Amino acid sequence: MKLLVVGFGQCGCRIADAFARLNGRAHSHRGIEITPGVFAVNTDAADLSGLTAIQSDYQHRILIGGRKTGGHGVGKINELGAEIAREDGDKVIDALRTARRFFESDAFLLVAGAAGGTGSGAISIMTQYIKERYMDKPVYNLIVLPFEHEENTEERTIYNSATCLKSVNSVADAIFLIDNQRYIRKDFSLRNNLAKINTMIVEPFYNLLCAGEEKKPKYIGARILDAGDIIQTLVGWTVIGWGKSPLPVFRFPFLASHNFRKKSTETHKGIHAMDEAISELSLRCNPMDSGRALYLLSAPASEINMDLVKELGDYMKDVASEATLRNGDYPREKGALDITVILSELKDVEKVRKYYTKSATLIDEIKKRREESRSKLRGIDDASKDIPSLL
Ligand SMILES: Nc1nc2c(ncn2[C@@H]2O[C@H](COP(=O)(O)OP(=O)(O)OP(=O)(O)O)[C@@H](O)[C@H]2O)c(=O)[nH]1
Ligand SMILES: [Mg+2]
Repeated sequence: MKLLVVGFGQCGCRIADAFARLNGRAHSHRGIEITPGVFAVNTDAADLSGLTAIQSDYQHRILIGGRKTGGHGVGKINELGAEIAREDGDKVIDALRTARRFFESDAFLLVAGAAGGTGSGAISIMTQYIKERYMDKPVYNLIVLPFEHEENTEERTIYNSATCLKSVNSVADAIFLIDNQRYIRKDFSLRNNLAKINTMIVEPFYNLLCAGEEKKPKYIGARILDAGDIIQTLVGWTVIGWGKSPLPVFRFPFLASHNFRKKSTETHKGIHAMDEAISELSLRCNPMDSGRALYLLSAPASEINMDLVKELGDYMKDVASEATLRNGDYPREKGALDITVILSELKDVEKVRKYYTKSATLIDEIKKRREESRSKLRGIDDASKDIPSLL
């Protein structure tokens, strides 16, 4: 599957940059292309120049709202991010069309952080514009949810996330939810290492996008997972996960296939990788809430057998029994067995629901506080009414 990737704001642009690197890897290691165009859109000129993999011309790194912000961002006011996107949206659409092989892409993927200003405000507006222009291609969003420490220190974080999520949900075909907090559970030092988190965010897309683009017969699986399967799976709230089991580096070929112990170890490794993929999903959710799901097994051809495929299918049916299941195998990976899992059409997402409820109470509080400060101002104005003005 080929994606046209567009990042908005600092978070979105850096993750788009990570997608451009992923494409570089697919190109040099496998001779295939997975992102025929990657773009960065921001109100902050300095952030745009900090990217490394996205082409550096103004058609790929697009500065919007220059007049309103002087190239310095919107300071977390996502209403301003939305307004600028409405004004400068055409500039972005024009640039997308110049992508060398724009028409080869199967879908759009727009990326942003929910808690900031530019990305949070612009992504729903741009999703709507792109959908209106290109009706035959799905438009997906990838939304990054803030760290817990940001939620606790800054009210705007919750409010921006809630308004961004509500808006994208009404326009995007599917929304990948990525919770920053999930990536620092095991390794707290990652909190300061966004580049590493970004690499982890895009990694599950590598085999997923490559599998359907392979041309060489020996790398084509018994059951190919192509763009059609992915498009059929992606609807509404979506999470993605990835798990990996390393394989021994060297094996005697004559000991291979008919050793029953080896076969059970393979199945075990497969289940281990799938278990990891499901426990490391990009956002915590209940797999039983998912209406559509997909998994891809990537491993050396010699490791893929019917037993393994069946076991994985049974396992997945157990954890996501309500979901229509799609799957594929990809005989390309070396030295590891890895599994990508997507759970889509989620009926409930606790974290999203919490943003909505917290934000609703916040709105009342903010209104009350505004009223209080207005009446205080009135008080001070009243006290000054007998004083002559110099103006
Ligand atoms: N995973 C990840 N999250 C990021 C990154 N940069 C920022 N964030 C998160 O994104 C949110 C802030 O959004 P930004 O993208 O910085 O904001 P912006 O869209 O540039 O908007 P303004 O700076 O207000 O104009 C916070 O929750 C950050 O934790 C990144 O590179 N990776
Ligand atoms: Mg910014």
